[in-house]
Amino acid sequence: MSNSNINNTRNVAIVGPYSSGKTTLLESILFVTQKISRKGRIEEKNTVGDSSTEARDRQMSVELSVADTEHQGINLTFLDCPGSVEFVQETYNALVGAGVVVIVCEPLVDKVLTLAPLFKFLDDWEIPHLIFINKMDRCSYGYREILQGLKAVSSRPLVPQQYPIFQGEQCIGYIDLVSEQAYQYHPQQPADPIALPADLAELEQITRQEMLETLAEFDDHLLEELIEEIDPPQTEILQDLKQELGADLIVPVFLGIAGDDFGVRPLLDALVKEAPSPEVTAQRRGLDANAAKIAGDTIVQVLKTYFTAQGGRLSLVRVWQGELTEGIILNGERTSGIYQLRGQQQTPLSSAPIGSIVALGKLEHAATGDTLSSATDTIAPLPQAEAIAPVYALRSHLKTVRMRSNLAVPWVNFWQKTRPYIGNNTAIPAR
Ligand SMILES: Nc1nc2c(ncn2[C@@H]2O[C@H](COP(=O)(O)OP(=O)(O)O)[C@@H](O)[C@H]2O)c(=O)[nH]1
Ligand SMILES: [Mg+2]
Repeated sequence: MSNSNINNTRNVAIVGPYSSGKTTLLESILFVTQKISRKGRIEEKNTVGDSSTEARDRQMSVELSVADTEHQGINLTFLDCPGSVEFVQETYNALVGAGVVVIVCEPLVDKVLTLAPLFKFLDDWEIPHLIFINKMDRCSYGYREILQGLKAVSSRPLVPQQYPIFQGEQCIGYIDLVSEQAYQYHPQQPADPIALPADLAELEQITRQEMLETLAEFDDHLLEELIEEIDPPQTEILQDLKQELGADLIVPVFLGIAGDDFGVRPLLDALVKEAPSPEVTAQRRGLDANAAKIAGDTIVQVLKTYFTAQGGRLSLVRVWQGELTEGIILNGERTSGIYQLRGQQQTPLSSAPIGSIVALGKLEHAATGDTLSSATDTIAPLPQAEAIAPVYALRSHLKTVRMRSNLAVPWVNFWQKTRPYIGNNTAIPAR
């Protein structure tokens, strides 16, 4: 983490249905921000997101994967959440720690309904979220039709910030609806500004007007400007986008082709400009960053527990208050190492500020969802994602008392590791 300033950290969870392109998007983000020099591919089993042996074998994400990068001086930590229904608990546990969420979906009207449970979770928790419509190279619907489909599943109004440009069946670029500038995609490079295509002028105007009217629902000044037919300045539009996304009032929409890195840079720009700072997120959870500074307490929440072959137990935590320092004692246990994760790679850190998502070593008693604090008094635990009914169940029958004593420790480890997927596994005691 090159910048440790409180305002320079953003946590972004990437969620969406299985196979919508989340892991590909993360790979592209790491590539365009120059964290990796060669892009991995799902089919070649070499992406950062699907770095575990199991994920690579199955060519799908089976657990939460974390990777950090920087863009325009902001430290961004991405959480690539698995999309399959079997792993939804894992995703919900992680979302609790996210400052902003990118929902990745395909441009398929009949598939958007599958997003309904995800929207409901984000709405219930008031977590700011935006949509990235991926695979625009496979788009067989009209763009406004896709937006219509998405509107039906989102309780918050959608604010499309881009309009696609097609040449025949091929999506070749987009119009930025804030600046009204058109761009053409280019492989390996940022998109180039081009003249706004004349045949799109009317649709662009209609979609932009809808964007402004939605923003004006929450800003009286903007509403007055629209009534008086004054074109609002871009700075005002951007300020509204930031405020209204941060307050979870609107859902901005972006588009692209993650497989080709198209639309990834504008998405990153928007995350940097529009995503709320950790202070705003902490306040939304009822935590006052300044009060904590005075009290000097550190509060973190466990988003996931990893059991690694080399390092043993690693607790992925979100720093909600104060900062983490080497050897800090949390809930009476001394931590052993603070690590920044990028797939399987762990980089030791000497400290981690509020808003960071980092892994802590050797916290044997901390479970996923737990609130941990450096305070000597017990503090009220932060809310955890509700435990949902598991898709699978597992029971083991231990025939002898000896078996029970031999298996006790491995069983507890296994149970903790699989709890998000299998629920409360129970071992039938030996008679
Ligand atoms: N045509 C096309 N395929 C893509 C794009 N993004 C991802 N894919 C492919 O979609 C499949 C699923 O991608 P993956 O990133 O694993 O999806 P996830 O399950 O959401 O993480 C893989 O075969 C990717 O190569 C895209 O923009 N266009
Ligand atoms: Mg994936």
